[in-house]
Parts: sequence; structure tokens; C-alpha cells
Amino acid sequence: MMKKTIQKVKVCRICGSSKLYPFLSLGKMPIPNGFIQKEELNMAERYYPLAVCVCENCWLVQLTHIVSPEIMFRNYVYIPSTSVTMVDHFRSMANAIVDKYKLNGSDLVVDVGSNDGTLLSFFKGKEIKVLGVDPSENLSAISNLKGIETMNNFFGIEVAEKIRKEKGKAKVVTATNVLAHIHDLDDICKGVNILLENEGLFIVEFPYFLDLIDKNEFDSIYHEHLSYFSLKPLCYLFQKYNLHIIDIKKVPVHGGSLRIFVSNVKSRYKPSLRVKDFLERESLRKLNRRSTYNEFARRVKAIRRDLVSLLKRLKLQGKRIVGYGAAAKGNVLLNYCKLDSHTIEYIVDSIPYKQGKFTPGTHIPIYPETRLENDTPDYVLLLAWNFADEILRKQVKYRERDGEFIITIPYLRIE
Ligand code: JHZ
Repeated sequence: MMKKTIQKVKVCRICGSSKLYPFLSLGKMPIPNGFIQKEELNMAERYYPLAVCVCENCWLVQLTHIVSPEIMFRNYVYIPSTSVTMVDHFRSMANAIVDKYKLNGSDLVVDVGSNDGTLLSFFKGKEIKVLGVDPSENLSAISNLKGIETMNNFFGIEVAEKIRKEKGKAKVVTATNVLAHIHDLDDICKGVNILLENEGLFIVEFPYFLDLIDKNEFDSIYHEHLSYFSLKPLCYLFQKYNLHIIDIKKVPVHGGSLRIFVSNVKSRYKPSLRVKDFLERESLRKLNRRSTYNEFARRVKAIRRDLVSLLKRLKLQGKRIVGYGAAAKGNVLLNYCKLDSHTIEYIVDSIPYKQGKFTPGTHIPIYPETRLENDTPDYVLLLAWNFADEILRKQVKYRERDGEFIITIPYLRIE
């Protein structure tokens, strides 16, 4: 475990190369889920550098500095289950896995970074044995209360050994939106090898880097996300541990994600042709050229310039603007564009933990979504752009009152 609160990355976490090419800095900002209480508004916040580089050996995109996970994950405010889209997503993911791999009551599914147990609840609903592992004290407690047994810890070799001893081997280990948060990926792979049955599957979901650059999703870059995965570096990682990707499914959540199915090379599973197709697509996209990354960085700066000038113009016209969704990514956008409560009056958000608090760095107050029922600001800046469909559907009344949404990603527009 890291001792210092921040560390500069000197070598690639997958291949160990020191050929790290920095291509975009979003400046210094507080951690994006570091919401603050009213009493803390006058206290100094800790600012950490937020910048990305790419390894010119295995082409893993990664942060240049990492903040200690103890600071970011012990008390965690992100709960996907407040979104209908995410609950539906996890339900269909669990159903698809149970059907495809014919899981039954004697099989164990372990979820790494299990949050409040939503994904596992759908396996449990089918009488399959489940166990969650999550470092967040508050979320593990919620999950245990719901009857989803959860170990409050970071997953790795030690935890895997403990689970194997107490519960036996797992048929499936899932990890959704968590691999990017982990520095020691070797420890994860070794843990997976200890825990998985010979014919078991490691099923991982992560926002896909190709979507990130193609759709300008730069605000998904933040301190929690240490890595931005494409397939090539992941193949490199897995082959070190006799693991390989046997199948891939593109899933629409979080701006475009991949679900990959990983097994031991000695298992009966063989890689599908889709794996080759995805790798070919990545090489056509020239992910192994500096120019690809430099162009992305130029587009990010242009989005900031255009958004800031639009909001300035609207404010000069006396328009009222609020925000929707105090997402971690929203806090990146607000801090990068230096938008505080002079520009964005308040933000509405569905997560109770965030309501009544203020955004890190920019100190914008957060209210429940119901606030928009009695108020009609001229514009709502959609900070949780990945839920555009769900939120615009929900806010049909605000739009009927002539309210408009400003959406930044993949390109700046008003709807
Ligand atoms: P949302 C999370 O990032 C966290 P964030 C994490 N670090 C990760 O890896 C990525 O996802 C992939 C609110 N909301 O999910 C709830 C409404 O108010 O984009 C959330 O605060 N009304 C693990 O934090 C925020 O928006 C709604 O109807 O960027 C969305 O945050 C809906 C649907 C959401 O995650």
C-alpha cells in the first residue's frame, strides 16, 4: 500500500517501461469525489496534479501522478444503483453471464469493487453463491445489510487466498469499473489466478479508451482512474499471468465501455475472432503514434475554450445556469474550466450523500433533483452526459417550460 499521499509515476504499471510520453495536463485539482460540507468551505483543500501520459512500449494511457487509494476509496460516495440505466445494465449483465456459462447454485461469483452489491444481487436472485469485496467502509456496510456478504478490503493476493480458504474457488470473478482504479495490476491478476477455478472466468468492464478519445470524453480522466485501457496493453498484462481475452462485448455505459471475458490459457476457451477484430481496429486508429494523443489534447483545449466563452456570453445576457449530476467527471470539467457558483448557481443530483454538500474546488451547492420542479433556470449544464437519455427523459417538464440543456460531450450543443 502507498505510504505517501501522492506519487509520480516513473514506469508503466503494465510493462515497466520508463518511456512515458505526457500529452495532456488538466491542471491541479482536488479529488473529484472529495465533496465538502458547509463547515469546511473556508478550509484549504488538497490539490493534486491531473495529467496523462502514454507508455511508448505497451501503449497504456495512464496518469502521471497517483493519489493514495486510502484517501480516495475508504469513504466512497459513488453509487451506480441510483441510476435506472445502471441497474438495468447490471441486471442484464448478470443474466447474460448466468445463461452463457450455465451457472448454478454450486457456483461462486466474486465481485471486485462490489460497491453497494447491486450486480451481485442479480446473481443472488438466481440462487448463485456470491461474495463482494470493496474497500469502502460505508458501501460494504450497506451491501452487508442488504444480505450481500461483502469483505471490506482491497482485492489482491491476500484477499484471494482468504476467500479460497473460506469459500472455495470462484467460477466467475467480475470487476466492473474498478481495474482502472488499481495501481498494482499484477497483484490483481495473481489474485484472480488464485481464486478462479480452472475453467473459471474473469469478466471485466471498463470505459474503453477508443471511445474516450473519439468522443472527447476528457472529463473521464481523473485521479481515481489511474489507467485508460485499450486492448493491446491489457493483452500484454494478461499474458504475463497465463490469462487471455476470449471474448469481447461492446456495452454503452459510461460513454462506451468494453466487457471482456478472460480465462486461463489452459482452459477449454479459445479467443473468438472478435478479439482480433478489436485489436485490428485499435491499430488502424494509430494508438501507437504521438500525434493521435496530441490531436486529442488539442480538441480538449478547444472544448474548454468554446464552453467557457458560451457560458460567459450567456451570463452577460443575464441568463441563469445550473448543473445536472455532481458526477466525478463533472467536477473535472468544472475545475478544468474554472466554473464556480458565479457561473453555475447550483447542481442537482440524485445521490443522497452528495446532496447538501458542495463540489470540490468549485464550491457549488448540491440539491436533490426535485429542486428543478419549482425552478426554471434558463440552462442546465449536463455534467453527467453519460446519462443524457435518462436525465432528459426525466426532465421533460423542465424542457416543456422552455428550459434547455447544454451538453458538452461528444461536442458542445444546446438541446
Ligand atoms: P456517473 C463513476 O464516475 C465513478 P462518475 C467511478 N469512478 C467510475 O469509474 C466511473 O463512474 C466509470 C447523478 N444522476 O455515474 C448521479 C442524477 O442526478 O456518471 C451521479 O452523481 N440523476 C466508479 O461519478 C451522477 O449523476 C440521474 O437521473 O463520473 C452520475 O455520475 C442520473 C442517472 C444520475 O459517475
